[in-house]
Amino acid sequence: MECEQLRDIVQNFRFHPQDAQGYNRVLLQLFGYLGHGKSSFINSCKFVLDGEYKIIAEAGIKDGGLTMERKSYRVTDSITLVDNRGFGFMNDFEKIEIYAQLGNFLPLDETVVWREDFGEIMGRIEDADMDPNYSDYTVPVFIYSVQKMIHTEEESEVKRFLKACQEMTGIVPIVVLTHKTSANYIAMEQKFKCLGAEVVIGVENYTSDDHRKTIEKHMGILNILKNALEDVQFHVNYNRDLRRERIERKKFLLRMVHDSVTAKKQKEDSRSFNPGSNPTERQRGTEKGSSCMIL
Ligand SMILES: Nc1nc2c(ncn2[C@@H]2O[C@H](COP(=O)(O)OP(=O)(O)OP(=O)(O)O)[C@@H](O)[C@H]2O)c(=O)[nH]1
Ligand SMILES: [Mg+2]
Repeated sequence: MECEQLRDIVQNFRFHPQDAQGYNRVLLQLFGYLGHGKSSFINSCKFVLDGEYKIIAEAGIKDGGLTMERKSYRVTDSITLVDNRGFGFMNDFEKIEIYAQLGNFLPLDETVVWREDFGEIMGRIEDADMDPNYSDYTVPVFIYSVQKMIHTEEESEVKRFLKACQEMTGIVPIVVLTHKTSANYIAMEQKFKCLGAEVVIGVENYTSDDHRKTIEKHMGILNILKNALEDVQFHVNYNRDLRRERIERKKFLLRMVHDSVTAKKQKEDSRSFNPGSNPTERQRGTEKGSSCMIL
């Protein structure tokens, strides 16, 4: 398909009133580790759709940590991209925060704080029921740079994480591999497919240093957006019971919180029997030295 045609499809996507079940926008929620290219992906999408390169989502620190807010960017009448704070450690607190975001339990455009406080997040999840959001159709997008390595022992963690994201949205996350041309993309694509990803697409983001238009980069970005819309259309064609789904998601989330609290307590108990033998997850991350590599 030609680039122009693809762009028209993306730009003209609308929910049909008779089958939309009250949806009025697609939220592409980006998540991933620090510095893997989430904000650059938003700037790239905007560039491809509008034709002018502007930095709308601040990007640029090699090891990440720049974006602290979960911020929404409208890119067409029906599509909004949501940038996010990058994971540091992918510990239970960070994961539960992301699951709650994906399940539309938390408001957009707020600073993201990885609080080690399960009671606090449960309070925020309860507050969401004051004004439940049924109009946003969330598509999870996991951004990962091919320049980073997934260690074997971390793979099962990512696999569980992608599965849980599916539980929270009904959609298998689209995996976007950034820095496509700078390392072994094919091996990384295979790896993510083995971890349960259905759609893995490589891109070379446009950046402030290099935003010379290329057909390959344009097509890569547009293909991701088209895939997301096809996923939405596929699911909308099956009438969904949104209220029931929301209840199931809330139960899933609360079970995760419960399991995490239990695991934390067990860890603390075993440490008090055996002091000094068991560093915390946060300390372990620091010892390895590179937070963005730790899953
Ligand atoms: N060559 C190249 N550089 C990229 C690509 N994606 C991102 N970058 C660069 O990588 C760095 C980090 O990119 P960001 O978009 O800020 O990453 P992020 O995931 O938003 O990071 P934080 O929000 O800071 O955690 C920047 O210097 C970008 O210019 C890519 O596909 N190719
Ligand atoms: Mg960012």
